[in-house]
Amino acid sequence: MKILLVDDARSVVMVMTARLSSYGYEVVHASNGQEAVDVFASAAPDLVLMDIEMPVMNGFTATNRIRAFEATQQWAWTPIIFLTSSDTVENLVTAIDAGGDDFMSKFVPEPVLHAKMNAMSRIAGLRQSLSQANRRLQDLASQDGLTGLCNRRSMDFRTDQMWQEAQSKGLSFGLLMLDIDNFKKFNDHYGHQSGDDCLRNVAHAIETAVQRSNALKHTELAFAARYGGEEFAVMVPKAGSESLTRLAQLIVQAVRALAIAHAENASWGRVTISVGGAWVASASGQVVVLFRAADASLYRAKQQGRNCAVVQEPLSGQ
Ligand code: GH3
Ligand code: MG
Ligand code: MG
Ligand code: MG
Repeated sequence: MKILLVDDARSVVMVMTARLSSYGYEVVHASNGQEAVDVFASAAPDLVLMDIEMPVMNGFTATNRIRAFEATQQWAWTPIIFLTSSDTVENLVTAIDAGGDDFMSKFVPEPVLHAKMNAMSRIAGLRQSLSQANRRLQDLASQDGLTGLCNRRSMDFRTDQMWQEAQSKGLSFGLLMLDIDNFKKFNDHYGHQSGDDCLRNVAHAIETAVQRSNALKHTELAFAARYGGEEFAVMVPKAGSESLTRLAQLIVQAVRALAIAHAENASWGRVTISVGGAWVASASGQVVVLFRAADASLYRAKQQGRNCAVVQEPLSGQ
């Protein structure tokens, strides 16, 4: 457990730190309320022990600021215990009203301090498992269960954010729509289970190509998503004709290179993908127009015989 100890009196800090450290806790310090707010944000403690009377900013105001900060974060409530010189009923009521959880005399007997810290440490453990579970749930809610790519929901969310940024800065924006060729025949021939395996492998090839493109700085922050069924999408912020076409062709090649047998897929005898791309030189209007244009390109790629990429000239007049 990491404890943020806030007190302006050196003697209190020394005694408390010695005791808390002897129980095996990590202690970080702040000597006034303002410092406490700053340290809280960077240290993310499991517990705050907060003095009330301090120069610069008192403990009540600091607690208010910490609660306001927590509301902007995805953190659970951090316990704050006020350190007081007297444990009166009024002190308790004021402490809770100010957003604290308890109060404790600075001169609390050592066994009481030890017992209270044990209880707090249990709560800290619970908070840690809760936030781990929360993170895991967030991942699950944004990932496609079969392929592990972004699902449609998080794709829409991220796309809206990226599109808004591109709009506000007048940046270019590109989009690829991808669709496995003759996939119904693949399922009919090899069975649904093999179809699922194929989708996973194709998704992995797409993701690898996109990450590689980002790593080589051919694209920036591009990401792949499962659009639905055997269709995928790749968002490419700041795309130009060259970067978008190169990425589209790399993905077509990468899927072909997987060499997954597909006896019913024309003359190739292996799984292939068709890709349609569209982009705007300066984002404006609605992103759905870009999706429609990429869909039209994909349709042309299918008509041209599949296993290829078609990227449109930049859209204009949006
Ligand atoms: P085209 O080359 O024109 O795209 O032909 P296609 O057969 O790929 O297109 P169509 O839309 O007719 O068929 C898509 C198939 O994708 C049908 C559906 O059973 C299959 N499919 C969609 N989602 C899944 C999935 O999660 N798992 C499996 N195994 N198959 C899926
Ligand atoms: Mg003080
Ligand atoms: Mg399809
Ligand atoms: Mg298809």
